[in-house]
This record gives sequence, C-alpha cells and structure tokens, in this order.
Amino acid sequence: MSSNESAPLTAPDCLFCRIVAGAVPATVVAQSSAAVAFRDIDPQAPLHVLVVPRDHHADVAQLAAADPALLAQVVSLAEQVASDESSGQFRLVFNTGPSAGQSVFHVHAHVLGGVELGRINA
Ligand code: D5M
Repeated sequence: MSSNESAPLTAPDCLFCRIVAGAVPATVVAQSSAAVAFRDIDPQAPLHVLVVPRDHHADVAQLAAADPALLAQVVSLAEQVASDESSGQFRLVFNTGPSAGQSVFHVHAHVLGGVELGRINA
C-alpha cells in the first residue's frame, strides 16, 4: 500500500508509527499528507527535528527502493522545517542500521541546524 491510499502502512509496536497515529505524544512542528515532523526528544542542535513518512519503512534504503517519491516528500518536509525555523540550511542524517546508530527502525531524517555545524571527517 502506498502513501496515496487511505490507510498508512504500519508495523506493530513501532514507536514512530504510534507517533504518526497520535497514540504517543510528540511535539509536531509540520506535517503533510505523506510525512510528519516532530522534535527529537534528545536534541543535538538548536534545530533537531525528525521527519518520518507516515508509511512504515525500516530504513532509508528500504524506503528508496520501495517508494522513492515518498523519500522525496520526506526531504521536502525537512527543507520546509529548516526554512521555517532556521536559515534554510540544514544537515540531513539517516542513520541506517544498528552499527550506524539507528535505534528506531522506522525511517527518520534527522534535520539538524540552527548553529554552525562542523565538517564531517569520516
Ligand atoms: O534516532 C532515533 C531518535 O529518536 C533519537 O535521536 C531519539 C529520538 N526519539 C526516541 N523516542 C522519541 C520520542 N518519543 N519522541 C521524539 N524523539 C524520540 P536513531 O537515528 O534511530 O538513533
């Protein structure tokens, strides 16, 4: 089922599906028909918002393979939040897999900004 249909794809016991459904409280700052943006519970920058698709996909690689248009909608909502709340310049991070620090397995973009961010030296 795609995000264009009425009922979103959900997974049992998924925290971010429950936030999307309004069953778990979160500070929602923006939303669209396809995605929801809410403040990270443990902010790492003055702007730290998570953007999640309403549909459940485990990580960004799975989302890109299954529904690339939905990934574009996630990025679009991230850009909107960064423009509304900051300079419009932002860092977008998709932790993908446990070794990369992913702890919630519903794809989410970390939108970071509001401060001069250092270069990433891999
Ligand atoms: O990022 C998962 C992120 O999710 C992490 O930065 C904390 C955040 N988090 C966890 N629970 C909540 C709730 N209830 N509201 C808002 N933010 C939350 P990861 O990349 O998977 O490590």
